Amino acid sequence: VPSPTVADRPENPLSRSAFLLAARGEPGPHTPVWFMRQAGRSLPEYRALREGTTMLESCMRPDLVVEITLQPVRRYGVDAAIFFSDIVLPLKAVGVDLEIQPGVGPVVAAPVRTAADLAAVRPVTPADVAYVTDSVRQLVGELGGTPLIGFAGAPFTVASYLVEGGPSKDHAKTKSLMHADPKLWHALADRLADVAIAYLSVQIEAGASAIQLFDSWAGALSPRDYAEFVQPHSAKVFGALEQYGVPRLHFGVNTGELLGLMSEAGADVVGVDWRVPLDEAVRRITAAGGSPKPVQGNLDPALLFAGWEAIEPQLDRILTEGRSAPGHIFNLGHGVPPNADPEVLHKIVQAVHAKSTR
Ligand code: 1CP
Repeated sequence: VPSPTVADRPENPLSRSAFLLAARGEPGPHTPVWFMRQAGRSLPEYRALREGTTMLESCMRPDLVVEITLQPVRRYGVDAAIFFSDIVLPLKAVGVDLEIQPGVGPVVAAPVRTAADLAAVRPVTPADVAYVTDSVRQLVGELGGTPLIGFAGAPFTVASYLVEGGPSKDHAKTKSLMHADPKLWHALADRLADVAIAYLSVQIEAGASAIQLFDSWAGALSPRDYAEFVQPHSAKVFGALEQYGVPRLHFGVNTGELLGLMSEAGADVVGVDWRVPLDEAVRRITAAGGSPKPVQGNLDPALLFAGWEAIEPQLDRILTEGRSAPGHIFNLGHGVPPNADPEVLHKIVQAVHAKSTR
């Protein structure tokens, strides 16, 4: 049970946040909604602001970070903001030579494949990311009663970019390294756990009221490999953050077989993609003997293009299935696609609120 934080003081408007209440498994005014990748290319105001500035440059400019993070909050009335950044930013901040290529994603100039390559990876200090502290402080001031979610990439997902050198469908080099040189793998994953801990601590200390650890690509692993090679490192991250008492969310894609293990890693809220219904997700989380936890999800992002008549019954279904958890945070099963229609997202927020108001 997270210990009381500043958000729990009754005079703080965050104490009534639907998002934070659901994340703690407490009853709230309605089912909260936010969208992964809610800030980004689906918003014309984002595309206009980003013109002429690279992705990583924009992450280092508090004026842009603050405005881009606020854009979807204003437009959609979502119940939480997610800090505008990227999972590779802390690596960039400690000098790893990488860029985010438009239409591709993160690309690493010198992939990490040997023990000597590990020297390039060290945890960020607050001084490395002073612009993150500035941005979070400003945002928390502007957001008032809307909580800010900080985030980091989990060791496996960040390792995949470092080892592969860029986006990968099969994560073959990463999995090979794991099995061929477990000692090097564990050393790398342990370092990346320290990176995530340092980077998330900076965001929480600057005022983020929840954090999400993205292990987007963990679903590529078997439960056996996840348990041996990944879970201990993600558990280290969650364990180190427990002292702050902020809700810790955990998410990955295609993780139906891993939901119990990802929950056991130390998540307070388990993110679920669209492949497993939320009531079944709750069963899988509790099957290993754990207690039921709040869940987040799980509308298939492809349905954003199916028309309102197809979307609305799915909202009803997801809200019903979500009631089997002690708390439900409505979200998509993965990020907002770049060509999504902002009007549809706005309508979803309004409908989820209307249907769930208690
Ligand atoms: O120029 C651009 O607009 C680049 C597109 C973009 C954006 C908007 C990238 C490149 N990253 C981001 C921001 C971002 N990244 C956010 C904040 C925005 C929000 O959520 O509202 C977050 C939370 C992330 C985290 C992130 N980056 C993840 C985890 C979440 C997920 O989608 O699974 C991952 C896997 C990345 C890597 C990444 N960064 C960018 C791309 C295109 C990718 C994926 C590449 C791949 O397929 O491997």
